[in-house]
Amino acid sequence: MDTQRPQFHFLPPKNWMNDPNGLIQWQGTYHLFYQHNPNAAVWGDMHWGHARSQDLIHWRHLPMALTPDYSPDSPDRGGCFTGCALNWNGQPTFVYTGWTPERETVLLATSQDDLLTWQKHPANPVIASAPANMQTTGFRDPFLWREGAEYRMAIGSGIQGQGGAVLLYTSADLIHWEYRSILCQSLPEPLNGLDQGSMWECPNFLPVGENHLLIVSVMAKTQYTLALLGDYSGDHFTPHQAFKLDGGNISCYAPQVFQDERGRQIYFGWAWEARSQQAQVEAGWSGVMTLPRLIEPGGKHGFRVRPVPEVESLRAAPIGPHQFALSPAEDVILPDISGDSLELQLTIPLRENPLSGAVGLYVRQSPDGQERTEIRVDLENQLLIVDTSRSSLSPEAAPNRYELPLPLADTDVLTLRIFVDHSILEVYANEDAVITARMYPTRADSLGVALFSTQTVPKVEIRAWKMTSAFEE
Ligand code: DQQ
Repeated sequence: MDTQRPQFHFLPPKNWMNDPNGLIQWQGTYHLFYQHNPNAAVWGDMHWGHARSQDLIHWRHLPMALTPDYSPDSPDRGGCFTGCALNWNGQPTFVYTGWTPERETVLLATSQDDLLTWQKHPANPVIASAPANMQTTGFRDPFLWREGAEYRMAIGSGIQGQGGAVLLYTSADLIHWEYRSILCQSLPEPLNGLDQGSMWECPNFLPVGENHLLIVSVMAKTQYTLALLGDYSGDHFTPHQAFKLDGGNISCYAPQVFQDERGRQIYFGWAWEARSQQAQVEAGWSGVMTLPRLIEPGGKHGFRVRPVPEVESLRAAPIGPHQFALSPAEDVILPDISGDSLELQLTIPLRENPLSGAVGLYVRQSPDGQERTEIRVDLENQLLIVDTSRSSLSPEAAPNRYELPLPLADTDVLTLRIFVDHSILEVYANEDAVITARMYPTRADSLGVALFSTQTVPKVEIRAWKMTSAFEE
């Protein structure tokens, strides 16, 4: 049995998966497509895999949706790279990146049989190259929306020597496209101290309350997903604030946002493996999706992120609520909460506790503490931290330490919502900060959960659920 393989996060039956693609709800049913190498657990030969779901949580795997055309002149002979899906006059349609070593193009494909098989459009490529006068670092991952009668498209790019950029195109018919402007590009100074990199992949552009949010996956020394909040007017977006969409860097990369039939804005991100390529090949699979997450206006940043409520359908056996007092003298090892497939909810009243010291949990902890993954809230510095440096005894697993600002001023209650699914961990703190991480415990008894604190906390409350599988047998 593969003890690292997630059970309630989406992944294909075998081999490699990266970016979520073509997310759409079509006549009630959710479809998830994804970058897929069907022949190996390493990146390459990009196809689009396919699965469908009635509730965003329980998935049925379906046959391959897009396969590269390997003939010499084909624009996707090197791979069907990332793209999105839309309803084009009643027809399910993909707008995706054709890749060859020489060029990146924009291609269309449509389906006439309930999104099962796809025909590439005779007008391909509908955009044959980046604007001629621009020195771009890349040109891929179209993201579309409608404004009145017009289609608008954001394309991931970068300007050589300047940094990441998103290009804006418009079209009346999806076939003929006009380059309009640079929607947004790296600012000369880093915003909120974040490195803006040389190339912005996988753009998403959406209204959130009064503002717009531009989400891009940044190719920098450390790859991560940048969320820019700002104003959209005419053909330009002006960012005012910058955040990491997820503090786990490449543990939530290339996210794609789509709007479902209820108007909810939902994204999945791709969690890379944090173990050696050899370990991935031996396992026979690589890459996991995050849980589907809602983006909504509100919170301390102007937008907040939480898992869709449908994740609660995975809950079995509820445990607690239990109340504990915490002290720096010893950790509280929870006697009846343990496992590798769990949801945990920890509530810490902050009004009665001064904002000092740190409080947190260990998950996937062995009885002697040799292996454990640390989730820590640094109350004094208002940081959420996930530390995987002791998660695994295996030399194949890479240790990481992630941290993200967690604004706690004027906060009465801190709620941590934690999902443990074998080798993937998601931590949501008050919907204001989320960190995804990978962990690969080796010991069969690394299942424990413990609470710790560096100060006396008179009362915390914890609830837990064992989680069931997301896949039909
Ligand atoms: N992965 C895809 C690209 C995208 C990148 C290729 C991001 O389209 O830019 O597999 O992970």
